[in-house]
Amino acid sequence: SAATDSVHTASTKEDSLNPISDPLVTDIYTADPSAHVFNGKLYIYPSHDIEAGIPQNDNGDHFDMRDYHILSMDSVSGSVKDNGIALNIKDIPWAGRQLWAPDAAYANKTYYLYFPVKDKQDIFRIGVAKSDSPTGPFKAEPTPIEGSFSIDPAVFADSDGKHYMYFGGIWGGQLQRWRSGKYDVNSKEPDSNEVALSPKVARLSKDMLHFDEKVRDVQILDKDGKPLLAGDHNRRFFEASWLHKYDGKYYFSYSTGDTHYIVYAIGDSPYGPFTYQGVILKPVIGWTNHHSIVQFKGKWYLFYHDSSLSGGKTHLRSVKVTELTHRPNGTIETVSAYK
Ligand code: FUB
Repeated sequence: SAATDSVHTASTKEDSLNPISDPLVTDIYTADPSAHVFNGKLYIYPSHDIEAGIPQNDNGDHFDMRDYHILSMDSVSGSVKDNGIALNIKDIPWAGRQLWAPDAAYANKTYYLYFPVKDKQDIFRIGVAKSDSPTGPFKAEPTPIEGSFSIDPAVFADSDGKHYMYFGGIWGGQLQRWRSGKYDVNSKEPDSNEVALSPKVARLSKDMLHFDEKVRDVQILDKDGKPLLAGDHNRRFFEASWLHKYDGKYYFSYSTGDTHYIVYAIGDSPYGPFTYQGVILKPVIGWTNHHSIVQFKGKWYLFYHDSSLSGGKTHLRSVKVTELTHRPNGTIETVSAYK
């Protein structure tokens, strides 16, 4: 597609693109930034990209990350602190490989770090780790969250104190292998004219360690109320779920993966259904696009990543931030990461 071509062109011509924002940190590579405000401060929970020397493939084997570093900021334009290793893969008893995009939440006077990692059978599950501090160190629970699968957990705290986890990702994220409700290594994506695979949602228990209900599909509809189709690569869900609430509405945003957009859909409940609206962030340098949206000191921000610092290496990314604008009618202004 044109979007794929343009992003591939972009990643070989990164010198001609002028980023609108700088990496938050430059001494390590970071990606998939999940931003939260705890106690009036901004905390960013990113993946920690490394050069593991594994060739690139459609399963994402080249993303072979092994620990997390949490970043903190008192102000968006001020200094960024790297708080060191918060959780190492070797301290997760059930983990095999690939520590991917995490998220965090606060409840019960405790901070919870949620993370996807392949178990020893090479199946992605979602784990949780606890700490007294937003920056860790975090201690992992001995087993993954029961009933969890696939990748990219995003935990949304609603105004009534309930927490919901959104998750899932196709291709390397293995969501297509769960179509029957059980893991099937041979299960494929639906045909182009069939309904696309849905991201998942489940309310969390009060102890924040379990799903409190059966996992549900998150329905994403077009403006006519029809579910998006699997062949609609410019709009269908791929990975990188995020949920924010604005003016009483629920905004579900995500990456379209192989067309490289961050897009969004609006609904009236944390469960959806959500109606597709448009693009939040255009393709960035590098294959993946992954973001979060947070309100801080009265303004809205989009945290995202790109591979400009590494000269276009897709598995060596850097997290960045820019302001996000909701128009008076509730729609979001599209961001381009380059001038
Ligand atoms: O960082 C590894 C994976 O790449 C994430 O889990 C996806 O969302 C994509 O950004």
